[in-house]
Amino acid sequence: MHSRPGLTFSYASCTATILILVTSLSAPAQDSPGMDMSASSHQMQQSQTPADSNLPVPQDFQMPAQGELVDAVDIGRDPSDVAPPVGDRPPQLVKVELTAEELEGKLDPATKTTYQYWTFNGKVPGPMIRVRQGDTVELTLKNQGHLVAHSIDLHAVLGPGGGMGVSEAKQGETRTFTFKATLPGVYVYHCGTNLAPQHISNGMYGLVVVEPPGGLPRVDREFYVMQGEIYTAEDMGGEGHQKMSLAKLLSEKPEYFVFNGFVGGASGEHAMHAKTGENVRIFFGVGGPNIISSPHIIGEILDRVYPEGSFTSPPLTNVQTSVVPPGGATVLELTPHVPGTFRLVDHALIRVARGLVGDLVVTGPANPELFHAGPAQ
Ligand SMILES: [Cu+2]
Repeated sequence: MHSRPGLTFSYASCTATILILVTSLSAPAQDSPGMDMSASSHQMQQSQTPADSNLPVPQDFQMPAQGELVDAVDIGRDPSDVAPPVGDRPPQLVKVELTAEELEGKLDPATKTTYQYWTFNGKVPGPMIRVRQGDTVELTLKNQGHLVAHSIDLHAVLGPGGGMGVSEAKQGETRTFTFKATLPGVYVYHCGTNLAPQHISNGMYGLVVVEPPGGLPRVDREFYVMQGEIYTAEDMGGEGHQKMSLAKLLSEKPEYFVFNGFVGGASGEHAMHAKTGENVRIFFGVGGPNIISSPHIIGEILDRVYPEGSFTSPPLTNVQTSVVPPGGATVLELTPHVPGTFRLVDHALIRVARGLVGDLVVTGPANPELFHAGPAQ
């Protein structure tokens, strides 16, 4: 996938025409937090030479050039970085502080590919927010970025914009709002600032888990995985800094699919680990912003799936493959009984070749009754 000369038709001219559209779409965001996707044809006809002008960059902020090798940070949140269970406690006030940060991050360490991520708290996904039904949540968003305004729309909120309007903070600003988590479930949150799908694809999404009274049933291992799409100007495999392609975002053609922000976000040193016989729970969400996921663990059957993140409907049992819409979530529970490496994939399997694979590494004694090579014994 690193070089696909047959597919090297140029997005450049298309990108250039759309860039000015996006600049015009982004500009009013400071005043109007609503997403405006309306693209008038005369806007689309305008052309612009620089391919790097899709972001409103302050004059004193130096953007890396396309392909330039720059220092980049690890932006992937390890799947084991799960907020602790709420347990059995009464409702309370929970204060959550989030910082919007724009960071040059490692997109694919193997090819030295980097990308300018927009994040909550410097990682993708943002931190899991985990509260109890009935909790009052005071959420503070600090915009520490240099480039654009940011905000948060939490699907757990009952209120206009999910909090987007009352949280939108320009560069250097801090905004606070409060909501009550009334309904249990697993919810997505994301930046809602225009152009919201741009902010989301750049990494601004996470999960809110609202536990029912008494808490969720205890399990041995919990993990936090979110699927996202990265729309780079160059084909997958391009080295150095990659600019975002608005043309590919608009046509829903990502170059990369990623778990937890980057290629390798849930494998290798970020793999999930468990022992045979342990109960494993994966909070799984799709930041997207555009494409449905069909999560599947190769070689496993899911004991329970909480469709669409609902805790008030009974879970499905013995499921092979689930389905999660963009801006949706689920809970996948399983009990591995055989040691080995079990791969978490989206069963639209070509996406593995675009970076989307995670590993659940299971250790323990062999279980030949369930599985063994060779003839029956
Ligand atoms: Cu944002």
